[in-house]
Amino acid sequence: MRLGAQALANLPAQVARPIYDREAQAVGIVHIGIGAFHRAHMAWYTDAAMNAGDRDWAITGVSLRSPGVARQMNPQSGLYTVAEQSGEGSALRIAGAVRNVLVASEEPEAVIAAIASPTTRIVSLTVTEKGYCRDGQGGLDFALAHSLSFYYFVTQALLRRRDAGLSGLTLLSCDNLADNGAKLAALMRHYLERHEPDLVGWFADNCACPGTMIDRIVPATTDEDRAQIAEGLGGLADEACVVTEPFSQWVIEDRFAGPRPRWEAVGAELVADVAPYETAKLRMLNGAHSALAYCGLAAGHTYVHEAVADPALRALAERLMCEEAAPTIAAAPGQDLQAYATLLLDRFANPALNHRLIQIAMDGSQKIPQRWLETLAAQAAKGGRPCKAILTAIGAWIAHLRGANGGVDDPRAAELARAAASTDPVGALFGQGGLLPSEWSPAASDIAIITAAE
Ligand code: CS2
Repeated sequence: MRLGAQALANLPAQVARPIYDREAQAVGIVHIGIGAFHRAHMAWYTDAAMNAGDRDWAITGVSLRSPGVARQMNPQSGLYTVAEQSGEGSALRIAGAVRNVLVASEEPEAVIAAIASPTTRIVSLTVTEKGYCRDGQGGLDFALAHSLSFYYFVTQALLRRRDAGLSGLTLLSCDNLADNGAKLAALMRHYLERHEPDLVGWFADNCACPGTMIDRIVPATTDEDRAQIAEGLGGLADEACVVTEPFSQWVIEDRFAGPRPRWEAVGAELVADVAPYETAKLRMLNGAHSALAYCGLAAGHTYVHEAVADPALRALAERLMCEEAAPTIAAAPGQDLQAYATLLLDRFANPALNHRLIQIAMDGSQKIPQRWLETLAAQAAKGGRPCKAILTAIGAWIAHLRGANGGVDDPRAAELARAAASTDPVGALFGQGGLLPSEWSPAASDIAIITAAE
């Protein structure tokens, strides 16, 4: 037996489930990139908002290429389990906000029609850093942003909305990019300028791209997780379940083009400026995560909780967060960065998550600029000491690019491998003319630290 609308009534009593009439909800959100993260985060908040009485925010999920998630979720009428796991045990909740999943490569017209539908008010995105199709300078790479990118589908739907006299949309980036809302707005404008110049003004006047800070650790679901969750569901199989930590945070810039769910009623924070939260999250949480990934793999670890239990790596993560990243962040009133670092180390130590270091090591070229290079640039600008922890992590990344941990999963893998194998890897990768240009140019003392770690 498989989880689905019919099976809800037979679930064990301790499993929480939707208490609203799912069939009666209009689709208000189209979400592009419906992976495990969206299901454990935004769709989970939206489900909670509907449990609290909000209405008509059902979600149509879109996968751009792979039919995998649609095959998992559609036979379950969009239902799936969120398993919150910690040392204390596991809590299961069935989330009901997702109505259906479309596969853009198989049914492009249905995707455009969903975004153009009058009830849709929000198009949200978790397409990962590489899904924004940026070139090395951060502008739009038009060759990458071809017809199977979100740019194409959103643009086609916006044309229909404008021509039908419908409202514009809120485009909500839920990816780990610095200044994600403003970046999305600028990239969308570049795309429109090239492909639909007549739509540029309408887009500016009728759409909004608020910034967000999104946070929840969501490891890839394994067969073992699925087996354990099936047990908790009284034997029902759930192909779409996700495993996550109890912690969750969502800070959203309160600047929508139209209505939105009352996410603030279920724990999200709606603020005027997300920058302090987003910068702290990217430079501290994600910065430490990537450092633990490359240095942890080099030390022979598999999971984050193992790496952070290694005293040398724990000290490295702590130093990166407290001494290198935190001093570069202008904290918001009441934001305590030292307490944040302590909480992060506790979250990383969660023994029940089995978060693989190799999962975090993916796509380094897309992650390292906002996680490490911005800290290095800010420290250099104020004449700070060398950032030993980040520089050590860069050394471990170069070793990773040279194949120390097997294959390299990164959209720029080939050019990165060439740069890492060259006689001057630091020069080929960083500084003016490097593959990851930034405001930081390595000094001789930096290179000594990097080289020692390689
Ligand atoms: C991780 C993030 O895979 C990665 O690169 O650093 O996915 C991290 O777990 C999330 O951003 C936590 O909110």
